[in-house]
Amino acid sequence: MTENVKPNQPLVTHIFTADPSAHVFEGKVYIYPSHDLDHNEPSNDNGDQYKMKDYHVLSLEDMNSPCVDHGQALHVDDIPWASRQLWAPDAAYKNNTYYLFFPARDHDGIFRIGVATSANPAGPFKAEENYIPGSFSIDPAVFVDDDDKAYVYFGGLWGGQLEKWQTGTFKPDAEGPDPSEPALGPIVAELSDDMLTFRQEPKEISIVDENGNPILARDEDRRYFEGPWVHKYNGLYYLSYSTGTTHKIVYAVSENPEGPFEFKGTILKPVTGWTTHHSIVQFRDKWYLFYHDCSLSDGVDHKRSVKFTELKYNEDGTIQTIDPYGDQV
Ligand code: FUB
Repeated sequence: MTENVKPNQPLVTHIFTADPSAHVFEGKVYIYPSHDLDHNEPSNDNGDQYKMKDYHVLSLEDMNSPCVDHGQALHVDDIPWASRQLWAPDAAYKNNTYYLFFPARDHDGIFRIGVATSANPAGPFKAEENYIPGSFSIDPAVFVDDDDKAYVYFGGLWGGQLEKWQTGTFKPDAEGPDPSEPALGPIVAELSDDMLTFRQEPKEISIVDENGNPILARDEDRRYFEGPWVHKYNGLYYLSYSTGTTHKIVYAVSENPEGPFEFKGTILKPVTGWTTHHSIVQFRDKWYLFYHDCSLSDGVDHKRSVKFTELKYNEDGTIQTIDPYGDQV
C-alpha cells in the first residue's frame, strides 16, 4: 500500500526526481520532474553528472493522498534531435492538448528546448522532429495568461550555457558579464498559437532593484542563475528563480509578463545539495511550493527528491520565506 504524501517529505522514494513543475490539470496536481539517474560518477560545474534519459509524470489526487508515478512519459531515444541530458521540464495545456517542454543537448552538444505532445496529462508524449527554432539553454517554464497568450521563460548559467548566447549565436568560450555589469536575465518568448514555435525573437528579461537599477552580476544573492517560474497573484506577475551559487529561490514582481521585474526577496532558503529548483501552484484554496533536495541520498547532488510545502503571502502581496527544515506546515 502506497503511503499518503506529507509536506517536506519526498513525494516518491522508488526513483530520484528533481526540478518539479506542478500544474492543476483535470482536478488533480500533476508534477513534471526530471528523473535523476542513480549513478556514482563524479560531479563537475558543467553538470555532467545530470545524465537524465527520460521523464516520469507524477500526480496527486489531493495534498494528502498517495503519489502516483505514471511511468515513462518520454525517453531521449524517442527524441530525434536530442542526444543526452533531459533536464528540467514543464507542461502546459492549450488547444485540447498537453505540451511537455524540455531541454536537452542536440547532436552538437548544445542545449535546446523541445516540445512533445499528448492527449493525456500523464503522457506518453510524442516529441516533435526538431527543437523549437531559435531556442537555446535550459529550464523552460511556460505560463499561459488569462488572455490565453502563452509565454516560455528559460535560461541557465554554467552547464546551462546561457552566457554563451550573449551575441545571439553560440560562442563556446564565452563567459558571463564582468561582476560590475548587469547580470544576465532569463529569456522570454511568446509562443505561437500551436505552442510549437516562438511568435517573436526571444528577449532578455531585466531584473531591477527597488530603485530601478539592474541587479549586477556580482550580486549573487539576487542575480538570476537558472530555473525560472512565473505565476500570477492578484493581477501581478511573479518571476521566481534560483540564485545558483548562493542556493536560494528568490522572486521579483512586475505588472507585465515580460518585465522588467523588481526584486522582492527570498522564497526558499538553501536546501541540501547544490541545486535548488521549484514551481508554485494554486490548488483549491491554497498555494504550494514544489521543490527538491538531496536528503534521501544523504546529499548526493544528482540524486534528488521532489517535495512540497505550503506557500503563504502577506497582506501586501510579498511571499513569506520558507525554511525547508524549520517549522513544518
Ligand atoms: O536537473 C538539471 C539542472 O539542475 C536543472 O536544469 C537546473 O535547474 C538544476 O536543477
